[in-house]
Amino acid sequence: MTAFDLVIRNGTVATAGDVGAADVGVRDGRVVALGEGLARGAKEIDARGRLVLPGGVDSHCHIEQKSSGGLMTADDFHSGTLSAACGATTTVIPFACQHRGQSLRAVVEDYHRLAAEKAVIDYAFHLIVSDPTPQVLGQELPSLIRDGYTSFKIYMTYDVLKLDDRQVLDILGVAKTEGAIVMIHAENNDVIAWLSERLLAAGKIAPKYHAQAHVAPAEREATHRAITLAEVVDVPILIVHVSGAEAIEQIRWAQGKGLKIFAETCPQYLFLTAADMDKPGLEGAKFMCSPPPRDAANQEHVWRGLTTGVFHVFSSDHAPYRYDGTGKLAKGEGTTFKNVANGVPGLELRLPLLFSEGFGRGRFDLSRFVALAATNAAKLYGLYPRKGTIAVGADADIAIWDPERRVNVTAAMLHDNVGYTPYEGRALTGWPVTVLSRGEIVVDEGRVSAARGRGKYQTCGVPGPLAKAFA
Ligand code: DUC
Ligand code: ZN
Ligand code: ZN
Repeated sequence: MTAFDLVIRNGTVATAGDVGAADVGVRDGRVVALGEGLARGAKEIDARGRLVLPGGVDSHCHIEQKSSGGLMTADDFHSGTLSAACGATTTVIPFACQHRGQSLRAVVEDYHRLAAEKAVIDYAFHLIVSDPTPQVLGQELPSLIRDGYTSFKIYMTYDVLKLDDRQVLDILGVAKTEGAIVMIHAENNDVIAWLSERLLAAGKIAPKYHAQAHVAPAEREATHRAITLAEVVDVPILIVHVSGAEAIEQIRWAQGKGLKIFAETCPQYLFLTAADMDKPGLEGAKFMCSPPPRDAANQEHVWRGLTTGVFHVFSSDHAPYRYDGTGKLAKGEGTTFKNVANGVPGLELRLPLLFSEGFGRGRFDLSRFVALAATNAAKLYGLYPRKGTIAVGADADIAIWDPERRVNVTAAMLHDNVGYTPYEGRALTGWPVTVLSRGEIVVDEGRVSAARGRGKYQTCGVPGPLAKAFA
């Protein structure tokens, strides 16, 4: 009998803390040994010249979710999780999204049904709370938090999702009492509505006007307000999908005051700009998300935020809509920037983009890449150390990267159901060649062998910022 089901040999293993040569021994889906010269395993992978990294944790993605406008995302739990796995992500945390009038508990059960049947990698859930009725605040939310749904997103914009300040305070109050972390979409709804009305009245309906409606001051103001409300309640929050300098300035200010303000950014704010929405016809709709990508100077601020620690997590905010009547063009001839579904795909390319242009270009070291790719999200949302690291006892969720592999991105090579990528034609260096989920090879040199439904639900523990020893 062999000591290990699998040994990954001769690679360079990196965690958020260390980088070094080591073999990784796996048994029963877990890492059971790290060291030099491990005994032979039943199966062996030679990782010479390769980097052996924790599988990614994508802690913000919308999968098989109905948009605020009633459209279903292009990816279900099968295509979404398959696509994630092909891009080195082994855990996703999508949303169980409550629309107004729905019971949160019933919503959670629905998403479980969908995911259990289709997911190929492991998953947890955040909640989206859009209807904080007394029943939700007093009973459903506290009981769901106790059951391990310890993070939820709320919106300060989108007419059918947005909460007013009083409702935000109510939600933050429950998070404080019950021990949860609130993720906040911070944009000023009235500013966006007021600007949108004027743009539309002037006949400015093309996708590029989306950026002129969702201006940076609207994001800055709401970010400051969210921070203020969290300060009043004295509870940590996370500002999601931060797009640029104005919001970053608020977050840095709050962090400097010692407030527990966490922040997330996404590939679209590093690699896209508002100019991408200025394309002939409706093509620009492929690049529309909220907040919108800004400009090159803002991209640099976001990069700096990733290297200096303003940002803790780097997520895709994968919100996939096809460029056809099922998605971006659902309103047909009458499409204006106001009625295009918001969101860009990113589950599969999140990590290859960050690896190539962040680590590969020397903006940060490998441990920082791992922290942003996996560890910080796992810690923040209570999945660490089962997920997000390579350590004895952790799940063997591992991505083996060829740091030299050159790849030109095309939509055709991706595994989502979107049909285009905003990153078409980008030349990347570094690619995940083999991906393991709980010790099982699910992707190997482009071949995918992950059974539908093999993904397992992961209950979240206490969110990191509420735990005593959170680094
Ligand atoms: N913005 C969101 O808030 N959610 C999904 C996609 C987007 O662009
Ligand atoms: Zn959002
Ligand atoms: Zn989102």
